[in-house]
Amino acid sequence: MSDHRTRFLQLALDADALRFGEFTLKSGRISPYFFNAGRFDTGAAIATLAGCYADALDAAGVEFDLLFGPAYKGIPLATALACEYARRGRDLPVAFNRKEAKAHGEGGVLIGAPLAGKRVLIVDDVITAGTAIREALGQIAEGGGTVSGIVIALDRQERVADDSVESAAQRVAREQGVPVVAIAALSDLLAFAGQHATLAAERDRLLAYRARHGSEP
Ligand code: OMP
Repeated sequence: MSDHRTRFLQLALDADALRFGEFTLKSGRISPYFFNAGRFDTGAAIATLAGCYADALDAAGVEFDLLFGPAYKGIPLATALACEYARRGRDLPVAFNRKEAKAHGEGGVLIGAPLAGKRVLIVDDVITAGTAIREALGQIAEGGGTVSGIVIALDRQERVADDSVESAAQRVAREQGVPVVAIAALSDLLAFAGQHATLAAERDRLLAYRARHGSEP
């Protein structure tokens, strides 16, 4: 497993961003695990996470020249990634959206660097149904940008609906014709759990969940 995957999964467990138990998802499915990116709540954790995003993007070879963070969780993620790239010698413009348009002051829904003519990378935490991403896609197009890729922290690799073999990430990638890169996926979490005896019971539950709701690879 690439180093950024292991680093990310260990960080997520240490920060309690990855928890095991019984969780009801937006889809109504009962999941034996839940990923909550809001738990990366210290400067050090967010900085380490940003390094994992940058390494995953380097490994995937996606090209982009602006970072976009969909409100709300994508905003600190895109900002932290911009800081990480600056630290690595690449100063990238960064932008994000508001959930509700502002009618006074500068107005509009977009904040930060202008999107016109830019190849935009969307930075988010997790795609489940793709609702947040779809909203961002429309706003980026209105701003004159072209989405060239999407990066998320965790790909849950589960069927977007019970009658489909596709995951939400696969569907967005196909519909938009852009790569969706994840720092780690459920398959990596399973491999990671396989290397840690303390996670043996969790691994069994993850395998059963994948057998029921998993997408095709
Ligand atoms: P979409 O905007 O539909 O792609 O879904 C994002 C949602 O997934 C967020 O609102 C979360 O509540 C939810 N979520 C997680 O953040 N982590 C998980 O592990 C699973 C879910 C989920 O509900 O499926």
